[in-house]
Amino acid sequence: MKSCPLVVISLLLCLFTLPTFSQIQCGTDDIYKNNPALQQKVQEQIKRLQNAGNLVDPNTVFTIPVVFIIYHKGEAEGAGSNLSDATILQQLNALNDAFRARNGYAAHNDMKIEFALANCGDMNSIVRVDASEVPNYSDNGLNYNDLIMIFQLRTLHNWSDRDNYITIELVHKINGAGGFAGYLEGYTFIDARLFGIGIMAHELGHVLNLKHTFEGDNFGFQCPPNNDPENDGDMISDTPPHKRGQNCYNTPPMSINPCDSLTYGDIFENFLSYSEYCWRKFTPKQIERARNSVAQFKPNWFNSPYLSAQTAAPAAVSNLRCGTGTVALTASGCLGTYSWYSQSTGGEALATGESFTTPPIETTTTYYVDCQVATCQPSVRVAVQAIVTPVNECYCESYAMYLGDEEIYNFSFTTINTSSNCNTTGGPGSVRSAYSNYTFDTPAIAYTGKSYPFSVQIGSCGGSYSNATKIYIDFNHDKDFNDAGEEVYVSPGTTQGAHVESDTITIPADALAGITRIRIVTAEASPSSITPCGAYGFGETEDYALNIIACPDNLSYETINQGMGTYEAAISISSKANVSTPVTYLAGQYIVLLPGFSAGPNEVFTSTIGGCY
Ligand SMILES: [Ca+2]
Ligand SMILES: [Ca+2]
Ligand SMILES: [Ca+2]
Ligand SMILES: [Ca+2]
Ligand SMILES: [Zn+2]
Repeated sequence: MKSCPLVVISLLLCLFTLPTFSQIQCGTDDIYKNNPALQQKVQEQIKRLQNAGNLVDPNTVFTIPVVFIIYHKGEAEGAGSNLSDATILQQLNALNDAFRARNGYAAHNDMKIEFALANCGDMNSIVRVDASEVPNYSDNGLNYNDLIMIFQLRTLHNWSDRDNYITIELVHKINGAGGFAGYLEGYTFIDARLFGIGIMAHELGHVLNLKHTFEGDNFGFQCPPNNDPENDGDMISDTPPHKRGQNCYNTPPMSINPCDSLTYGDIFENFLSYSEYCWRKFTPKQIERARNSVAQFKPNWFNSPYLSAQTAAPAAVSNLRCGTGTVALTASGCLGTYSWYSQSTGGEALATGESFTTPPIETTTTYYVDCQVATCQPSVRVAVQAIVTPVNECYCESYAMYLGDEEIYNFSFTTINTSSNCNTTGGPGSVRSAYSNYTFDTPAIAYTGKSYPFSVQIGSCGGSYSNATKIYIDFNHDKDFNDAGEEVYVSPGTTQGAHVESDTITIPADALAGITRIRIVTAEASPSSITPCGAYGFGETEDYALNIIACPDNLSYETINQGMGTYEAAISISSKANVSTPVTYLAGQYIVLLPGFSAGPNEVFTSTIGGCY
């Protein structure tokens, strides 16, 4: 049996800071008391389930889709009553922990029911509507018995198919209650200021046909009738009757309950009592009642078309390391559980969670990650690589230690034109706003002996300070940027804040052909203090791959054997010779054979054009 000493302390704090909400009141009772016909219907539904045994396999885990509807007052997303996606998802996870007796609830009873955003985690199932136009809503909030305002709020969206999902409707304020719900009606309204695992579990208990444990105490200080525990009070035989005013803050669990002359025990831990800081469990009979109620009266909640879709695949970014060791891989975008595998199908998961550290690996290894929301079908597995670069092929690290201020927004050079910003992260091994690795992108093409313009656009993820830029190319492929001529650009001086730097880079005639590393370092520093390796304060390093192609002086090009005229080029030709002005023809453009080719009308010839193609 648990007592709640910590909880009592936090309640006392709450009494001073939030006196209105020191004990959540629930409006569900009043709604039904004021509607005898509805009350009668609920009683009869419960009676139909008595002595029913288990209508569904007690071992089957069911998922019920939920739609969150946030009726905000026009606030920005994440502000005030317009609760953020992160808050909603965090509380949804906690709710599932409570219903599934996991994590902090591990010692309790598993209802084997969980809740998932409709359509297997589709974020569109968090619906935000600006309800500020509903008369009196912004100023006064919602009275739980105001059916007109509830109707007006619900005209703002189309989520009304409550036979197939449950709507959890959040309003900025409920007068006289923290929340209320309909028994098997598929909805609960909750005061956004109180939104959390406790009140959600309580109200969803009502939605699943569970009454308050003190049901029948109509005035707050009477023992509910309990002569026939299946028909009196909450109509649940394993919850003792108690007065509504008794809770874990004012009643020790070992004291005697006058309603049954036994100790109170753990009844105040029950989600259907009024002890929100002690709530943590459902009883076996409540679980049986909830599962049977859905199976009998709302079968689509357990078999909803809103869960038939396959969960969307997560996103995952490959990571890399230098030499043998472990590689940390992370995935994102999953609203359920990530599982990591060593194979694309089948096999046991190696681990779960958004991060996975590989065992020590010597060579590049592919892993796979999927996402499963509740009992939805898991997503397809996404391949993600743990890349190992042999020690003798590693480049030195270069990165900003602080994430603010200078940032490379764009680098353009030959066929590279890569834009990024303060929210983007580059390829494997990148750290947002510090180091961006684009070397896994398609390499840029450049020819030996030729010059190419470049531009670096420098922006800011914070303040505006003096900065400078250097560009390095490892022309001799020895994995450093230290050789003569490898520092290909240095800012002429420092510049304050955002700006563009541009110039020309010449590929030396003796540069090695093949994939070549190019590195741009922009730092809040003077040009002379920027180095190709190591950490610096603010700025960013970006790495790219350049495919350098050797360019012969006289390229024999023998497919042009037509007469003078106009022909479509099959490949790109950059001519240096035989024409009066060097020109470049791109594939698909038209080549005009000029007299410089020494070809007359209808004369067949073979030409040699100097230069690269
Ligand atoms: Ca009872
Ligand atoms: Ca960047
Ligand atoms: Ca930066
Ligand atoms: Ca070098
Ligand atoms: Zn309630």
